[in-house]
Parts: sequence; C-alpha cells; structure tokens
Amino acid sequence: MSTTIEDVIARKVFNTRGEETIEVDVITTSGFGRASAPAGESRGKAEVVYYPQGGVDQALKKVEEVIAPEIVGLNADFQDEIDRTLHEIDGSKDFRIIGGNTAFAISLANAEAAANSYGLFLFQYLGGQVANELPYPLGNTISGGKHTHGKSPDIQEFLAFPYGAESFSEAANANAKIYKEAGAILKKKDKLFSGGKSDEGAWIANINNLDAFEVLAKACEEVSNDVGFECGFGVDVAASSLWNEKEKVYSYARGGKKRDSGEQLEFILEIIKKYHLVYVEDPFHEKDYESFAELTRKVRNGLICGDDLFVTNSERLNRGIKMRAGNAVIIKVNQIGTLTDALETIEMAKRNGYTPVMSHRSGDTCDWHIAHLAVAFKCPIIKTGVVEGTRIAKINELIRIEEFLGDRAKMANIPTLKGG
Ligand code: 2PG
Ligand code: MG
Repeated sequence: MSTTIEDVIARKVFNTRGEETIEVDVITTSGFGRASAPAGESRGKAEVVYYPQGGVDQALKKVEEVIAPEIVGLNADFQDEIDRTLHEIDGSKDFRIIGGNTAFAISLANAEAAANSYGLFLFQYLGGQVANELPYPLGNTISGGKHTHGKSPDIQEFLAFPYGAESFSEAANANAKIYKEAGAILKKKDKLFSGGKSDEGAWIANINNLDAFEVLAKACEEVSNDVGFECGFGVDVAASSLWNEKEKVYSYARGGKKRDSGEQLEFILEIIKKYHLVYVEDPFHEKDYESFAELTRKVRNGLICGDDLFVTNSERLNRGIKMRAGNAVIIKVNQIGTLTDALETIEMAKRNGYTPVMSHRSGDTCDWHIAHLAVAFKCPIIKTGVVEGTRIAKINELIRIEEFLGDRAKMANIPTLKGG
C-alpha cells in the first residue's frame, strides 16, 4: 500500500442552507478521501476567512492551479506536513488567500485518504487502539436567535444533553425522544405552531426564552423517567449576537429586556440554578473573557463553554486558560482551518482541564467526519443536532462506530459533571 498523493480534486456542492461550499477528493496510490466544508451563521469575528475573494469558484481555481501541484507527490501520512504546506501556500494569518474552508476540506480529505489507504476507519487511523470512547450527543431541540427569523427565543439553542446514558445509542435515542416530546408540548403551548424547523432541525416556535426553558425541562424530565437515566439540558446563548457594542448591553428583543454585563451574569446564574443547566455556551460576547472567568468561578458543576470566544484558536484558548475563563471549548475545525491546528487546541484544552466539545455548523453537509474526530481525539461531547439529514449523518456514524467497537466501546467521562 502507498499513501503518496496522486490527485486533489475540488468541486462546488451545497450545504443545508443551499449555500455553495467546497468538497475535495484526495486520491492516494491506494486510497481515497472526501470531505466537504460547513458554514456558520453566527460566526465568531476571529474565525479564519472561509473563501478567497471570488468565493467558492475562486477557491476551486486555487486548488487546481496552486494547491494541487504542491500537494501531489506528498505523503498523505504526514498530516502536519500537508497542513503546513497549506499555511505556506496561503501565507496569511487567517487563510484569506486560499480560504479556510478550502484548507479544511483538503486537510480532512487527506486524513481520510491516508486512513483509507491503510484500510482503517478515520477514528482508528487518527486515534489508534485507545480510541474507544463515545461522546455524549448535545442536541439542538429548540432554536432561536440568529438561527431563526421572527418571534422565537433570543437564546440561540436549547440543547438536550443525556449525560446519564450508558451507551451512545441510548443517548441518541433519548435525544430523539426529548425532541419529539418537546414538539408535542410546543404544539399545545403555541397556537400558531406549525412544526417549523431551523437549519439544525430544531423546533422554531412563537415562544420566549422562559417558555423554551419550561418546555425542555418538562421534556427532559419525562424522558429521564422513561429511559431511567439522567437527561439534562443546556443552552448556547450565542451572546455576541445579542451584544450591542454602542450601548454596552445585551439586547433581548423578544424578551423586551436590555442587560448590562452585570445583569447578564445574574441572569445566567439564575437560569443555571432554576433549570439545573449543565452546559452554557457563549453566555457573554466574544471579547468578554473577564465575565466568562467570573461565571466559571461561581459555577461548580456545569460546563461553561467558549465558542465565539475561542474560535478553536489555541492563542485565544491560552488567554482564556490563564484567566480560567470557561472550562470547555467548542471545536469547529473550519473556524481555524486545518486538522493540525484544531488538534493543537484540543490538546491544550485537555492539558488544562477544559472539555473539548466537537461541533457541527448550522450550515452543514452530510459529511460525517466530526463523528470520527470526536472519538479519535477523545472529545467527550459532540454537538450535532438531533434530527435533519446532515445531523443524522453524524449521529448514525457514531452508532456504527459504537457497534464496530463492540465490547471495547465505552462512554466518555466528563470530569466537570461527574467530579462534583
Ligand atoms: C454555534 C453554531 C452551531 P453556527 O453557534 O455553536 O450550532 O452555530 O454554525 O451558525 O456558528
Ligand atoms: Mg455557539
């Protein structure tokens, strides 16, 4: 078998929103890998630039004319060399020349091609024998904020989190039940409810934040009783989307409230306590490390996660670690560009007691690689929706991985939750 790269082919495909995106094939002498890039709607300002000027068309041109000639002939086994080459060809700090999504698709397709050349699954190739832990699925059940239009909650995501499950399939089953139950409750609560769903497949209803908390709390309680293990929930506040820089307040349009940083902290503490939230993502805007640190000091048992705050960037995470801002970090490989960059952030997180949460994007494709990355890199949580084709692609792949691992499979440990 040989892992020499023979060809790199890029094409234009579409994501869940019907936006153009890039898909790349990497072909080695004895293997093949394919990956396509997702896109965020509520993006962090410090994310890499997705595409060069001219969009996906220009990215395809760059692959054909500049990138493929440099990469063909290299060994797909040396992921860091491939990723370094992408950085060198680009030459900028944020992939604005070739596009972060271009780098992402090549980097991931390359890893898949190397794995395939050895006849291994991606998680085995990247994670080896010790890659036998399944992540807990964190599933978007009710949408709001920038992921919806109109009269939905201001908070972007209400996320089911069945952290008491003993297997991945049990956890996925619980999330599907919570989702259904939440839909049934919404139908009674919102007279205008017509079963609308967001890009991530989560319910969209004409309710406010507090209604959404009540709905999910009830659905989780019922399903916990039914399945016999703990199903909690959390939120992605996506507070950068609520932040008004001029007025220095978080503006809750639906809730009809403006909260300054101190009031925001109080509000978050209040909802954590009232609804026993076990996971809170981006409770403050992307520059406010201080408030993240203050909240983290005050919360004993839950995960305080930075998404727009860290954007999978090890320098930004390092700053957070020094201040103990948060105790978890979202990992979206396309926020930073390559697999090697993302792995550096994951390793830094783990060395410093932060929980890495592997995540999809709101605009996604049926690419299931993040399922493998979560297992390979031992991320104890995967955030990837409950229903909808591009989310189910990842969930079902994890079910297959669990089946493949058989007796060796176990659920990951989330120290912050279980350590008390
Ligand atoms: C988020 C994500 C995914 P987007 O904020 O965590 O749910 O949204 O991909 O739009 O950034
Ligand atoms: Mg987020």
